[in-house]
Amino acid sequence: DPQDGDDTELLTKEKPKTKRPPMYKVMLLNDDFTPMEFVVHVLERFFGLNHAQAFEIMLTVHKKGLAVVGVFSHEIAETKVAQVMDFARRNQHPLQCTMEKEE
Ligand code: NFA
Repeated sequence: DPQDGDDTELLTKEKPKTKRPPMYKVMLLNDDFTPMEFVVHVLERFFGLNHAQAFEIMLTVHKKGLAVVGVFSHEIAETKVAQVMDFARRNQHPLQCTMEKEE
């Protein structure tokens, strides 16, 4: 009721904040040793990309040094990073995958 003074503030200056949770960029980093086909496989397997999309992002990482491969909630991003890092380690490749909070 605007007359009791309570929600006047709400109406005049308090924007109801429906805060969306922060999102996280998951990135792959280039190195000199991981085979290109392994990176393509990682992108298909863990990020659901088709072969053409995976090849394109792999080449971007190769040429630019890194690329964002997806944007996820904190929990999903952490899972992706862990899956990629574990898969790379098990296959003895130095491929690095990191996450960073979106601006
Ligand atoms: N630079 C690697 C090579 O020439 C390929 C690569 C691409 C590695 C993307 C890591 C990430 N074999």
